[in-house]
Amino acid sequence: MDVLENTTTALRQAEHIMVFTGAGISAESGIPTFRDRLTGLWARHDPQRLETAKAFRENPALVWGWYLWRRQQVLQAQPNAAHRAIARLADGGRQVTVITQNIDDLHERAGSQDVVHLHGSLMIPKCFACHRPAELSAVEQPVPHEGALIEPPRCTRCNGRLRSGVVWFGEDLPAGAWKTAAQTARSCDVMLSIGTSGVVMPAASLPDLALAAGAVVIHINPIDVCMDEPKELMLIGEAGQVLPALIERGLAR
Ligand code: BJW
Ligand code: ZN
Repeated sequence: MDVLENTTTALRQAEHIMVFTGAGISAESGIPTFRDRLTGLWARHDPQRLETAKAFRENPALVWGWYLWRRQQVLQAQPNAAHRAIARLADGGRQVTVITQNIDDLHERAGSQDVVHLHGSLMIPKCFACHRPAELSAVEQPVPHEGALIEPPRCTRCNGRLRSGVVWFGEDLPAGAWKTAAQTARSCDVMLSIGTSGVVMPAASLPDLALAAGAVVIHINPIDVCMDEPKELMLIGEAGQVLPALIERGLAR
């Protein structure tokens, strides 16, 4: 049997599917990944200067402006065929749990329910001092250009500066998110791991947890990211190309 046939069979037989996504699934919506050598965000930007608590302390206006810029990019982007195919996966009556490392809201906008964000969200800022989630004012100033300096608004409770609600290195994952992700990895029959380089912990250990518990792990990525375990399957290609056809076949029980 070939890989496509094996993946289709695994999907058809599964009662509980975990969909685990990374930046690659949103690449075809025009949102850059982090580590892709030519097109990734970090090919052009130093994350130490923009994406750490230290950077925020030293230059809050630069870091706040950076996340508002990225938020604006996401608001202008649309879910792609891969996000939509994942939302359709739940139509077949199976249990589908979407766990994403992404800080965009494209799964939700494509129609997926109860998406777990392991690395936070661009959409819900929080207070740098008291950590409470905050709301952005309904009327937002457009960000004129990348690198714009914009003074962060203040927390209505403690007057601390607002920061983006994403998870920086060294910070804990949002309460409950990791517990749900680990439990889902241990209890699913099939994990679809899509568009992630698998280097950021603890998220990168989720496929191992699923394999150890006996699940089939199907990777979808233009690059071979397989660890060569017996129950791993690798579909090489872009998510927007591979997923719609795969899910169409997998839905027909
Ligand atoms: C396509 C495609 C297409 C392209 N279709 N695919 C154990 C060992 C060593 C270190 C650690 C450890 N435990 C913790 C650490 C430290 C650290 C860490 O992991 N460091 C390593 C890098 C060495 N981790 C942390 O600090 C984490 N916190 C933590 O562990 O707290 C303690 C804790 C422990 C246990 C439970 C709970 C708490 C926090 C990590 C925060 C990550 N933050 C970032 C930045 C967010 C802010 C921002 O955006 O500005 O999150 S880093 C960045 O990487 C971002 C992503 O979510 C994350 C993962 O990246 P992803 O999604 O895989 O993207 P890329 O770019 O790497 O890959 C894209 C892939 O797509 C590629 O494979 C392409 O080929 C593919 N692709 N086009 C399909 N069309
Ligand atoms: Zn506060």
